[in-house]
Formats: sequence, C-alpha cells, structure tokens
Amino acid sequence: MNNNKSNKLKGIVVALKANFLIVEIDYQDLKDESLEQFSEKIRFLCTRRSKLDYQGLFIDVGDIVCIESIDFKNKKAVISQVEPRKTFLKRPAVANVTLVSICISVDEPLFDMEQTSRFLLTAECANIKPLIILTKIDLITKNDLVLYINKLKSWGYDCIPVSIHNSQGIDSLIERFRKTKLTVLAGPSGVGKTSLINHLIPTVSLPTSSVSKKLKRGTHTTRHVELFAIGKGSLLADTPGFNRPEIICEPSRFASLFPEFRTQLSKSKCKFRNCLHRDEPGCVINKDLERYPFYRENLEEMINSPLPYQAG
Ligand SMILES: Nc1nc2c(ncn2[C@@H]2O[C@H](COP(=O)(O)OP(=O)(O)OP(=O)(O)O)[C@@H](O)[C@H]2O)c(=O)[nH]1
Ligand SMILES: [Mg+2]
Ligand SMILES: [Zn+2]
Repeated sequence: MNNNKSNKLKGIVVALKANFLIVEIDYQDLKDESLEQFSEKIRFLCTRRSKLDYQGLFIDVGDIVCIESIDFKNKKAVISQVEPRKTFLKRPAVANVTLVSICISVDEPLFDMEQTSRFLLTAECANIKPLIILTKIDLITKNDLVLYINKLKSWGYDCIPVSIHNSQGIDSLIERFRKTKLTVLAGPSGVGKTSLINHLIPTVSLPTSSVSKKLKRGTHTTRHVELFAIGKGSLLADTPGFNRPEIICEPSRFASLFPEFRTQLSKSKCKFRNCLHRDEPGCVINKDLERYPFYRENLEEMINSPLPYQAG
C-alpha cells in the first residue's frame, strides 16, 4: 500500500484542536481497495493551505473540505478547499447545521424563560428550525412537566422531554437524530448535553461534571465543539454550554423570530407596514402573550444600543 498518496478526498471537519483541524472521511468514499484495513471512518489531523488564509476563508466544525497531501500512515493531510456553507450557527460556531437541539433542564439548573428564549432566537436568527429537548425530567413531577410542555407550546414550540436516569424520551431522540444530517446540541452549561451524547452513543465516553451546589449552575465542562456519528450519515455535535446568548438582529426583523407572533401576523396584518408592535394604532400583536414583555424590553435595547441592533 502506498502510504503517501496525494489524491484529493472530501471530508467533514469534526473538531478543531489548537492549530489543527480534525477531518473525518467516510470509508466508502475511498475507492481504493488497498485501504480496507481502515474502519468505516478515518480521522486525519490537518493543517490548511496558506492560500485559504489569504482568501480570508476561516474553517469551522461542520465545514465540508477537500484534503490533499494525504499521509495515510500517520493520518495527516492538508485542507486545500472549503465548500460554501448551507447554514452557519455563530455560537456555538458550527457550519452546515440542519437542526439545532436546544437542551434546557427543568431543574439543576432551573428552567429560565429569558435564557431559553435567547437560545431559540439564536437559531431562528440563523434560519435553522430549533427543537427543544427538556432534560432531567426525573427531577420534577408529571404535572409540572405538563406545565412546561404547555408553556413551550404557547410559544409555538414542540419539545422532547428526556431523562438519562429512566431513559424516557431517548428512543424518540435517537430516531430524530438518525433522520437528521447534522444536529447541534446547544444550551446552558450543566443541562446534560454531554451526558446525553454518552447515553445515546455507547462508544462515546466524554467527561461530564455535576452542577455547582452553591450556584446551581454548570461548571463549563465541555470546552470544544466535536461531531460524533449517530447512525449512518448522521452527526451529532456536543458543544460548550454558555449562559446568555446575545441577540443581534434588526429591530424590524425581531418579531418574526417569535413563532407565536408569526402566527398572528400570518392571520392578519398590522395597519402600518413598518409596525414594530409597540403602541402603534392598528397593531395585531396580542400584548398579553407571555413573551411580549421580553420582546418589548429587548426591542427597546436594540433600538437604543450603541452597537447596531444588539440586545443583552
Ligand atoms: N437528574 C438528572 N441528572 C442529569 C441528567 N442528565 C445529566 N445529568 C447530570 O447533569 C450534570 C451535568 O451534565 P453534563 O452532561 O456535564 O452537562 P453539559 O450540558 O454537557 O455541561 P457543559 O459541558 O458545562 O456545557 C451531570 O452531573 C449529569 O449527571 C438527567 O437526565 N437527570
Ligand atoms: Mg458538556
Ligand atoms: Zn404591529
């Protein structure tokens, strides 16, 4: 076998490690039968061609790339091209995301309406449909869980309630993720994103740590984004938790990021085309909706922010 083959291969960036990128190649993409010794997937430690830096092309996890100068023996290669991205989630930074699964725990840390909304808005802003995973449901009663489910429904979102302790919801999650090309698990620190990946993918065993007893918050255990295979052709990303996503959006677009407002605006129109749904006459938005005060407060912040369109 030739260990210094230099043909081109296409792969996906699964992790960034210091100045290197880890690129995974599907075994089936290798037509050369002499490479049978490799398992289904092969990971290469890659640098990037300097011309990519000149072109200002930065590369993130999820990017589809071409690798060259492939050293099969040492599993090293050089990235020579990056494909245009279909989508891009800024934080956590992942390219070509097809589903953002926002993990929110019902307790430890406690469910927080504003924080949950901020995560949802980040996905809506990137035009990626979010799915809410309600984690740690073993910590609350069935009645309380129904209240959370109904609350999220009134915001226009379905959720999948799960617990790794009694395996509730796990099968429907696996089914959903296996149907999706690239799912990102995002959410605050300590909600159980990594624990969920360990539970869903038996070959993965990542470090997790318990929530701080004093602050009732996570301790930022996961430090890097990494993609893991879940079924054929599907990937799942673990990401570092963070507690307060920023909202950066033009005030005129802000209301369209709330499904419950979108529903109202699809049924009837406000009198003024540029209505910001404040106190304008003939506005059709129901100001009694749970998230209206949150919308209003952040809208005012965006309008008055010294940075363009930033709230929080
Ligand atoms: N009761 C209960 N605890 C859980 C569940 N899932 C995870 N945990 C616990 O929650 C704690 C935090 O879990 P992690 O998986 O490290 O949380 P994370 O979201 O990855 O946190 P960061 O990496 O900091 O973003 C651990 O002590 C887990 O054992 C669950 O379903 N029920
Ligand atoms: Mg983690
Ligand atoms: Zn209006």
